[in-house]
Amino acid sequence: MILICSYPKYRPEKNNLEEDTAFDCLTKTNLLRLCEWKKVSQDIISQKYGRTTMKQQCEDKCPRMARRTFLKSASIIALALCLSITTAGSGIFTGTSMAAQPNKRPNFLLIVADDMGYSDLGSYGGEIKTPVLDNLAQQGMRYTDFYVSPTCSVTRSMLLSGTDNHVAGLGNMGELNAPNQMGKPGYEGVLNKRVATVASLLQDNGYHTYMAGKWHLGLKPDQIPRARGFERDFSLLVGGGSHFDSQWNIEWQIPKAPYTEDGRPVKKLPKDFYSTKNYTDKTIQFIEEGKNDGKPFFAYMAFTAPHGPLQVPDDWLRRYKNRYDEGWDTIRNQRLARMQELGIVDKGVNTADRLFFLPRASQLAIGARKIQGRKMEIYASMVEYMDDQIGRVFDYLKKIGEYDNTVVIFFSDNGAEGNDLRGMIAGRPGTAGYMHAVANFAENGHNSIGRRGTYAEYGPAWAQVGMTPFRLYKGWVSEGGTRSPLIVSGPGVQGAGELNKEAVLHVMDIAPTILELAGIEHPSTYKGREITPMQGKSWTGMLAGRTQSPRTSDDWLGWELFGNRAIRQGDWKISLLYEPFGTYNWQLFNLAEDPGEQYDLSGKFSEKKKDLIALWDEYVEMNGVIIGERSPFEGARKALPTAVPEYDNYPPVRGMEAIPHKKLMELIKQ
Ligand SMILES: [Ca+2]
Repeated sequence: MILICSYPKYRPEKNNLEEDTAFDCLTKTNLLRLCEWKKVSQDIISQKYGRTTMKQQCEDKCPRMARRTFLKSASIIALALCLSITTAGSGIFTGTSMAAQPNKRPNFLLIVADDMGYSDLGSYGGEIKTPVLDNLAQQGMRYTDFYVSPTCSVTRSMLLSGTDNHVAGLGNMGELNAPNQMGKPGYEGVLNKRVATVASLLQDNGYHTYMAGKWHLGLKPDQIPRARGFERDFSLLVGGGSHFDSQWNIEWQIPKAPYTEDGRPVKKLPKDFYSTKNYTDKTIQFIEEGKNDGKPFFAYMAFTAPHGPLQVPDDWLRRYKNRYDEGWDTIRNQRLARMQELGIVDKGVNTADRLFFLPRASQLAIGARKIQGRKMEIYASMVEYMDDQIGRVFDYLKKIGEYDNTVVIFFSDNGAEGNDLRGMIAGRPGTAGYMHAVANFAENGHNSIGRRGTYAEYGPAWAQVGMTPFRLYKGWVSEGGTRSPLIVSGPGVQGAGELNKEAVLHVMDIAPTILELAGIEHPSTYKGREITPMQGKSWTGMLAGRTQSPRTSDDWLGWELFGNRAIRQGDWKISLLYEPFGTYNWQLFNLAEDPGEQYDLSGKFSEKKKDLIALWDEYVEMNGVIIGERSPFEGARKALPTAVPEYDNYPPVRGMEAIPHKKLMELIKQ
């Protein structure tokens, strides 16, 4: 609607604004958009209308709602921007492409990392080399308070539908539905038909739609990417597996990880397959093969890096050799200091303590510390490799002249992985899961970590580093499970290199944002069936610099997964977590002062807590939340040690304490 009404009315070749028709169909959204777009035509408007005349035009011809909105909230700023700014480059758009090509709708490149930490990127304080994404951050905006769900498929359901996971079919991960959730609406375990994907809506409205990477939203023919709006795809349908060509799935129930290409099963992966590289190749291939018909594209790059197993091509194995020998405490402190320098974290606020069951790194036997560090080396290589490949896509888009017309959105689907995923999947010795894990991921010697056939994860201590300064990691509705870095860049994005700390954003905002930028209304029915409205809030006003956040301090967000629950409103958050990380009662935190969620303020602010609990009840009602009668975290307290062993050189490593130090170093560095 927006584009039909406003953009096409400006004909650059005629240097003419067909203002009457444009004003006739103004809505709240496109009125503001028209003002952005006036940057293109401001000279023409200035010549034809004075400031007062412009306002009069609106009052005469805009619908009532649009006029009220315009006059109340946008008139002074928008009119000033639209009509009086004449210096090129000082207006709403810092990018040039929208201005240069007003009739052309933007491309979208949506890049999602898998289980990547909040503080990994250089632009978020990490020591991992990520020059491509850091450069993207310099061109666009970074946001500190962007939220996802604690796990993969759950986040992806909200990303593609624009609504809450309990509505979209992933009320729980399909693999972990509790008996009382099975068969209930919102607990289909796949992206259900109550929603239309952003890809479907874009595809139906003249976009090419491409996907490469992890799907995790359904395996059946009517559930796969091809059936949910992707014209072309190369997809891993399940949640994770070998990054190489073996197709070893992490789940025994489907031992061979299923991939599809353009909707058809992939029989065999190429010998030199490595997930991150091949997903990049496919993305470039799809764009290349579709580029000549003038249609814009939506490309979804759903990397499986750096999800476990930690694996990289051999020539990347030693890229961070010995970089993490000092252990997690040193690296975490260094990250925190850099985050404070960058402004990501305020100085003086409370950050999360090292979890009670984790040892100080300095307490570890040197061999144990280095072996733990080796895992972090591989993880860092995976992240840098991904960054490098993203750079290939950017270079390609620049080569074909599409980069400046592409909105790029980058984030991670959930917090860093600190759980023992392999253990969770494998289960007890003798079970099918255990046999599958042993048979397929058995080789795990110190010098084989990261190679094909191995299954290494870096564990909770490094995951805490990844989620500096927050509490916990993937799987939990604490900040450590649900915060992600977010970079947005491209046409229409103001504020090159800036950091927005005001906005409270959510992954379900992305679909409405993309649809609005593409000028597409979200329908109430899709292919004859009713679909639910999107709950996400569009960022277009924020991206254009008109507002700091799409949410007011009264707006709130809710989470529930595996029985853990949370509500955030303004700076306040309540959460209820299984023991030992929570008390299984509601706790209250002030995130502005305590982003690490260390101090329960329930006693001091009991009324606030009560207010937020009422919002939780509203959240349950609104989304049909059913608390599972079984949770993978209900036994967390028993599964964890109650304290850290209090002795040095812990734990002994294969008799290494008897090996002279110099020889030990040689062995480990081989
Ligand atoms: Ca994930």
